[in-house]
Amino acid sequence: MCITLRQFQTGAGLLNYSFKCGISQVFLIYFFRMKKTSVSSSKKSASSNKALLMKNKPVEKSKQPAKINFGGLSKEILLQMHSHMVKTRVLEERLIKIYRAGESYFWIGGPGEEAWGVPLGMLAKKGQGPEYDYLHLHYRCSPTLIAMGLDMVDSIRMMMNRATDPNTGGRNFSNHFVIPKWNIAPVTSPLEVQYPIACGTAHVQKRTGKKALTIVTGGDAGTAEGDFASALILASRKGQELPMLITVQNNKWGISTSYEGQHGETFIADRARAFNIKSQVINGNDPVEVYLTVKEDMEYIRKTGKPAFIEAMVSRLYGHSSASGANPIQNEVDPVKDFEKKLLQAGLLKESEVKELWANFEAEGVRATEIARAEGVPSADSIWDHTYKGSENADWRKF
Ligand SMILES: Cc1ncc(C[n+]2csc(CCOP(=O)(O)OP(=O)(O)O)c2C)c(N)n1
Ligand SMILES: [Mg+2]
Repeated sequence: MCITLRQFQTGAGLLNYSFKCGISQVFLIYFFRMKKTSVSSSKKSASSNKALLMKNKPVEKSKQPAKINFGGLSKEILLQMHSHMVKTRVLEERLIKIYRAGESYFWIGGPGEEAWGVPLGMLAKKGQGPEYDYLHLHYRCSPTLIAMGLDMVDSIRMMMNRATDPNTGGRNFSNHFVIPKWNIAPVTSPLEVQYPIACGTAHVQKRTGKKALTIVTGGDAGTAEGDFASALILASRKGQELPMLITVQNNKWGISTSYEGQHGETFIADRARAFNIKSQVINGNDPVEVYLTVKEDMEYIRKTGKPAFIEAMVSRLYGHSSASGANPIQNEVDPVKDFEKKLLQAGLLKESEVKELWANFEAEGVRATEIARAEGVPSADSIWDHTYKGSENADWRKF
């Protein structure tokens, strides 16, 4: 798929249109606790004696918190990242349950990309208009949106095609977000078109000169599309470089096609290097590495107005989508559990806190499902809302 110059020039216009529509035009193609223990006084004194003994006992080596390198990030940031990661995982697993219960038609989403997406969302300058960062995300972007403040119920409304879905009015499928107030451009179902469209908003930001940037995400297999190459060219022209964070989440699969047989280049990031774009390959399963790299690149882009590129190696924990069963894949690194283990080892979290966190999000997910379940689906007469109605392409029956 390639874009014409006119399409590029009107990229921002198209985006604006899509925002107004509140829906990816693409949908038309698819159509469619801590127990309070009451102890006896003897038990109480026994336990306080024990506590005294424990206090004076030298701490065993194995019980000492492990020294783990968190890159100088504060405890607050680390725990916030962990919380967002857990929330995203609980939400996605709930979406899968909804699909399995026959309450929705299709699932695709972000389990395995939490360590990548959460820091990205935390670092983005959130707001509306070219003075804020634009995000052109793909269908594995739930971690980024959770970190930005997405309500579980709104994701579930979209999954269950409820008219109350604020993104698409129940007309698109899971994780195809569009949130104008946070500059979240519509997630497009055709792979890779988000890359050149992102050049449109970056172009506007360059002219605005307010140090805001455009972020674009996508998978490894999609980079085979010409749109990806076009975006690298558009972003890097000498003297006209665009303030963009161009990223690829490499899970080494394109549905059932393995990465291994498809790439002559060593890293996808090498292709950006060929255009003199600052480029790095990182472990996208490590939220600390992601946080530090994204922060560094964002600072670079805001300062120079030039693009940067990140290839993040990530997991794909439930396969491609419900189309491939949405079953857990055992031999992939689980970034949430991995990070959680490190926080526990370092003594930054307690087992009881971890349990409580998961249970609270689980309860939130159940409540949100009940809310969405009670709401209605879009009415038939809303079918032409937010489409090219009124234009020559409005009604396919008149083509
Ligand atoms: C232009 C286009 N071609 C094919 C598809 C069908 N399709 C949907 S997802 C997908 C695999 C994409 O793999 P990748 O880009 O690596 O992202 P991942 O799903 O692995 O995160 C394909 C081929 C599509 N949506 N759009
Ligand atoms: Mg992939």
